[in-house]
Amino acid sequence: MGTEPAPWILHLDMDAFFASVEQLDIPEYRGKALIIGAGKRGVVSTASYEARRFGVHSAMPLFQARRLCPHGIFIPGRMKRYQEKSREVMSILDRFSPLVEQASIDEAYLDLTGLERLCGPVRTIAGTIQRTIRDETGLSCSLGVAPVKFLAKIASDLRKPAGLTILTPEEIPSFLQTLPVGKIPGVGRRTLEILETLGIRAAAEVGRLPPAFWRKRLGKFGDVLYARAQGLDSRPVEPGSAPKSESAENTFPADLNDKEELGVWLLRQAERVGHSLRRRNLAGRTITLKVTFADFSQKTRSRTLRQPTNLTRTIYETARSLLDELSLERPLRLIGLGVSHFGRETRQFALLPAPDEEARKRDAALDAALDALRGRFGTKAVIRGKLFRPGAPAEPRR
Ligand code: DCP
Ligand code: CA
Ligand code: CA
Repeated sequence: MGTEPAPWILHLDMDAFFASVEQLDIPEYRGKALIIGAGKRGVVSTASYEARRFGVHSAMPLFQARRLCPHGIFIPGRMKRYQEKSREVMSILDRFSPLVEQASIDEAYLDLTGLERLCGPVRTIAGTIQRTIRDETGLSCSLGVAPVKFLAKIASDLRKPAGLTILTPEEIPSFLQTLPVGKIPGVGRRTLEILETLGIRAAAEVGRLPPAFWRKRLGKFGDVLYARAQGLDSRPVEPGSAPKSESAENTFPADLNDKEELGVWLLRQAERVGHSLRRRNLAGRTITLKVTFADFSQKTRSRTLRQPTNLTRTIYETARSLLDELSLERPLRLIGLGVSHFGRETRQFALLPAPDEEARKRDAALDAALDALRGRFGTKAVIRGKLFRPGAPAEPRR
């Protein structure tokens, strides 16, 4: 009988995520106080570390941020781009462990238990993950490693940015003696008030009172809090279900009904969707076209192919023929396409009789070449020849 390997859970959290993506894409923003925020709520989504020095932080009203940091650069943010970078990060994590749980747009848990025997000390593994993410995405993240989820999450926040903190089982009792109880995930302002009136400041002090007391006081969370105070957290890392579809859509600056022009939008969308599928090694059999007319009425049309695809050309041509079959009695305000009905694209399809196999290979090679360019120079650099024509619309707004 061998002994069970020690449990190790890693928590990753990207540093100043939205702001770092902007600083990556737009060199003029680097080293500057950058504040992302817009919309009806008028609050700060996040701020670069340069802006945080002036006291700007997430959820602060924008007018207050402007007062604290008048020289700051204020921009609205590009959610699609952040989601794209988020997927890049998550797919890198997938290479390190099959047990990856995405916890938010910029956070994930990985179960590293048992990897030590194969890959060396957890510090080395975590360091490799951090370096790979930096090298391949150009973004910085902070990591925490601990025997349980909530401690890994707290640890990832201890040495931001670009931090790496490991909490070993031996260190945990003393860590809990000094950990402010408000750092335990789930302890909000109200719970904190209750704890303060009881004179409880450090996590470990929760253990002075019995579980029944906490349950009566805080309900179900009382049990959770009591467990956390002793460093316990039984939640496993649960990989999410695989995505079921991938889509892209654009609302036009002005309503459109020219099929050639609409086709250009579809090609860009096919490129985006195809790229995203290829990166995750996914392919889908059903292509869906969606249009919204100027009066907001909608139509969708789908076609299911014999084999799953992630080729830009096939996605585009299928969507394009669905568009050609549609009568456009009124102009459109939006067009979109989606790929669903996923199966992993596997080599076995090469065994099926496919008269157009040569063409498929050429398309796949072109996609791979353009994907590589994208990786090196960013999305804007990749525009297929067909898009270089007079009258083509500007880069679709994201
Ligand atoms: N976010 C938001 N509104 C909030 C909090 C966050 O829109 N009130 C967005 C912007 C952040 C991203 O979510 O970039 C991740 O949130 P985090 O709380 O992890 O904060 P950051 O990644 O920006 O900074 P940190 O380095 O502190 O993690
Ligand atoms: Ca973050
Ligand atoms: Ca986060």
